[in-house]
Amino acid sequence: MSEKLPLLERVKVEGDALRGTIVESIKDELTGAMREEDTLLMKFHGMYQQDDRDRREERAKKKLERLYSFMIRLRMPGGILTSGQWIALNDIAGKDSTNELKITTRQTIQLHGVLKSRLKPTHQVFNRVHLDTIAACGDDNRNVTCSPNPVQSPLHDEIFGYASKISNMLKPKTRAYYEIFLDEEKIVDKKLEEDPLYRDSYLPRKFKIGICIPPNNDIDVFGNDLGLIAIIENNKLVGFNFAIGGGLAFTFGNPDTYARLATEIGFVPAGEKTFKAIYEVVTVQRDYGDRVDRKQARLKYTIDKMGVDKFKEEVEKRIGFKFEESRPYVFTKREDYYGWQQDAKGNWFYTLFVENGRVMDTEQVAIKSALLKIAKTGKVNFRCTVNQKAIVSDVKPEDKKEINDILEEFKIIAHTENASVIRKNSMACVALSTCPLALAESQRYLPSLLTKIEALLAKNDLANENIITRMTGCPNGCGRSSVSEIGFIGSALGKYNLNLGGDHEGYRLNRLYKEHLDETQILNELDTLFADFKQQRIQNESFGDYTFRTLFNKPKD
Ligand code: SRM
Ligand code: SF4
Repeated sequence: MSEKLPLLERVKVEGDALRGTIVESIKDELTGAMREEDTLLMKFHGMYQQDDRDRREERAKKKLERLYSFMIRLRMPGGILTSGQWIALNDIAGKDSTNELKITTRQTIQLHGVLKSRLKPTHQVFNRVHLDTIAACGDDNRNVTCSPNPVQSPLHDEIFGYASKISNMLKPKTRAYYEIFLDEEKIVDKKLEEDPLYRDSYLPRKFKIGICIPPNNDIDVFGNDLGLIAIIENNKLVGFNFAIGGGLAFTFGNPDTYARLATEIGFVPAGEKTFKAIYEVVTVQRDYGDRVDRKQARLKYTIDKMGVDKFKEEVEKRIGFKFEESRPYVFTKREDYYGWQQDAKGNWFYTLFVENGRVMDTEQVAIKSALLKIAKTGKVNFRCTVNQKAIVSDVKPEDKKEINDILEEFKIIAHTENASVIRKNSMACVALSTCPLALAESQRYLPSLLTKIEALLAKNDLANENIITRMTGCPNGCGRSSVSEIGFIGSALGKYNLNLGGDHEGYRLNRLYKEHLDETQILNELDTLFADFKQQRIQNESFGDYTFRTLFNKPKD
């Protein structure tokens, strides 16, 4: 294999179907870290080696190695967990991680701070409750997201089933995870794990699929490599519009990288044809994606280099039928439904505010204890939203009072109702102290910044304005800042680029307004913008549409 390929490409091929020397690395008690090549392979099994960046300096002074631990990310298509699974995660978080469950922007849960020696026992607990972390990270198909709000449509269950089937269809065939972490016997006949999709080199880069159910684009469908828009006609799911090539990351100073929203290429009928088309979109990216330059390896670049039409033609050649013309649908919102709602089957669900997806007990509110007590009733399921919030779902009418009493007891209802409109529709990526790529704070900082922004909104009589606000600690876009109305992108410690002009429904990227602002500058800019917005907005115009119209001088796309 060519030496020009990045290390990861070589490790994929030479790593014995994602085994590498992970077993030996884990056994090595002299260090909390894994061998370099194994850290790369671990991602395919859902784990990132990290270290506590808050403690780097102190440890370096003491000549200690960094405080290594692992972030573990679950594969949870559609973001659903049973009560039993929630209890198991809660227990692991208490014993072996930072005591926090982090709901991610792709509807799954991460645990941080798991020591190398505790990896195997943790996976064994996952396995006991039928969870795994396979392909939650790595150059493969990631967690498949799906609109989680049961009220959205009586067809929700059917559509949710697609998320699960897609996830299974695109799951790597290697038995490495089972051997390494679950003590499954080593496979002798390698033919049994032959993988016609991933072969031995997997994909050039991560691949993301999300399914949404109009009219709510709560999953940010156009931010995915492959977005599926459910088309419902006469109360039946008839198929999906396919949108390809979404991706939100860019690199400062590298103009060849950019955020891109997915392009709709047509409609495919529900059922086998949909699965076939999804599979072959992935194989075209597998075969045509850039394997030399990882900065150019995402599907969005493959498509822009090939051209959308050529890419589509290649997919059509492989699936043996043509995409039909996209069917009409409309998005009118992009948000979670808070509070109690009744689903299509007559059961109840409660969506609670979890700031930046951090399920923990704080002085203000004990969300973790509340959800544990609810889980212990055994009468609910849990759903994670794609905006880092939690839903207590599938509550039978006769159990609603019991669950509501617990929500009241732990003040979750007040916590949810008291959160301001802007806070409810905000999110932030993890960033410091665990993310090695963070240039600035994000989830630890956005809450206090929002308090100051709330004061500015109140001053301008805009307290009830629903402005989608997001923050990331670097331009990788994990908190999807580029599709918000106010997007903060960390550029250095304490400094953020301010992006404006995204729309409510997620059809339009925002634009860079001002670079490298500190908090005082951010607040000054927003104060002026809010005052102007109040004066000059056209009736019912959203803040994003207003800033787009006035600052970037373009009509709405
Ligand atoms: Fe992300 C890398 C966290 C959603 C684009 N992301 C990372 C890493 C693993 C840092 C690393 O490579 O070492 C972060 C771990 C931080 C930590 O300590 O936990 C990280 N990403 C997250 C999460 C947890 C943010 C959150 O607070 O919720 C989200 C987990 C999703 C999941 O459950 O699978 C998360 N990441 C996203 C999204 C949003 C989405 O998918 O809707 C994006 C933008 C969409 C996209 O993919 O274009 C995103 N993450 C990235 C990228 C840039 C990829 C690229 O195209 O260049 C990186 C860096 C990389 O891959 O090289 C990255
Ligand atoms: Fe880390 Fe950047 Fe992703 Fe935030 S956006 S989690 S800082 S990689």
